[in-house]
Amino acid sequence: MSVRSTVLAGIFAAFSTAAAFADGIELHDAYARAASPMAQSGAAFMIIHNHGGPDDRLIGAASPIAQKVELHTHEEDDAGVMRMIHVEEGFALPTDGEIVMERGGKHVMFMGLSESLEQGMTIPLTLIFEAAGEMTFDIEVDLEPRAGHGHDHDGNHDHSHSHGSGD
Ligand SMILES: [Cu+2]
Repeated sequence: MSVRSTVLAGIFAAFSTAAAFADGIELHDAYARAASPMAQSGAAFMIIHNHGGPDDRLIGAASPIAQKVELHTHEEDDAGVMRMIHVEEGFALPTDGEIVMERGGKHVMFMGLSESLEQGMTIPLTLIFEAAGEMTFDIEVDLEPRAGHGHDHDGNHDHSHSHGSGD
């Protein structure tokens, strides 16, 4: 192979890889919430789908709305208590796989909110991937309770049925 064709092949590989990264990651059902307007912390939930991109990993997140943004999950300890854990190594995102972040499980944690999260507002969220790099999305604040759509597991339901009892 000549020097020239080697260089061209290298350039082509770099471009096609970058395009695959850009096309590969999709965000679905993303929203952010806080427990109350006074809350000092909040969280974001979403499904991240790796649509044909290379194996990747979500390793961090950032947003101007919080002093600190971390990747968290919930785990049950030996006493059966659910605890929130900072997952420093992040979440694997294999080719054609997905990261499901939903209430009671994995989430993006906002600590030290600089403004209160209000229904319908949009916040910027940057997701940092090991391979794909940084991608910034605008996600909506949704404070309404959501029933999980088929992802719920036994024992961790969040279905509060209000029947207008007054409180
Ligand atoms: Cu958390």
